[in-house]
Amino acid sequence: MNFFSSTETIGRSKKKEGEKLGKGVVAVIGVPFDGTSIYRSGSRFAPSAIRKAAKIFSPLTSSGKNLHELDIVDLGDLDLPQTDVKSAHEIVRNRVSEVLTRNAYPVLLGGDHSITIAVVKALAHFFKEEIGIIYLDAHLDLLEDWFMERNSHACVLRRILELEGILQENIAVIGYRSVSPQEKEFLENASIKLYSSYEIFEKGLKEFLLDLTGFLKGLKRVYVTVDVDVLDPAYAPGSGYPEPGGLTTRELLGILHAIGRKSRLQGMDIVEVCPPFDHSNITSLAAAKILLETMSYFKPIF
Ligand SMILES: [Mn+2]
Repeated sequence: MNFFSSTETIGRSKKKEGEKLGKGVVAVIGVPFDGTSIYRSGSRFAPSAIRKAAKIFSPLTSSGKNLHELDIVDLGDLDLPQTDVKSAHEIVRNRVSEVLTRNAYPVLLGGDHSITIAVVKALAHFFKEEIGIIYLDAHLDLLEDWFMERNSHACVLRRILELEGILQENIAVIGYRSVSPQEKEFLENASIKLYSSYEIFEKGLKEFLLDLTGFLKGLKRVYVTVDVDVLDPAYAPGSGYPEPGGLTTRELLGILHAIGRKSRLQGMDIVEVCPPFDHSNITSLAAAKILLETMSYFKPIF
């Protein structure tokens, strides 16, 4: 246990040992790691901040579900090396694999977005071509490398696309508004579904959700990764790499509710919350709310 890890558990859930993980259990794992954050580091403090923020919310979600009816188990924070990306990712992947083997749902509290590479490695190995990914992010994270690190938080989707079992047509990026020239070139031969934040704004949420529902129908199982910077910095000032022009918290919740209702949710993460740059816990509170509302859609039967 290090100084930035938390001893609290999410949403008043119990803390259990791994051996008690079973079918349909929602397994929360804190991943205090920000070893690839170059601009604003500090997301290693996020698991603790999100857990604390989650305590104030009612167990009844906005769609009337009761979180107390779910079997939520908080496995605590992983102990991770902060300057060795590969080793840290290996530890994350092993933990997620263990959760999947026990037919439980992994829910990760990042950490920088790089941890999602490790999570999806485990999912792709377990579910093969059945897994679809909804990628909520201000950025495309499609760079080949970032500051000479191929497993950086700016390269997450690029690494995911290289994994065996991952099909491009089963991936949708939602809410992005930043594309680098290198990424633009890469996209010329890609078949990922893309919905920019501007497109969502122009269409309106209702019409966008109709479109998204059509996409979700083609997916057998869904993993949702939420980079908190998908929200506008006004709604999430404390993120690792803010980009103006984003979604409101209400829009994001609407999108996540639609995903929860229309798909078979298999796991999720919320990443890039950066407490040292947060004000009045706005970002931690948004992340906690997003997490609890989305978690309510996990089915008790795996
Ligand atoms: Mn990202």
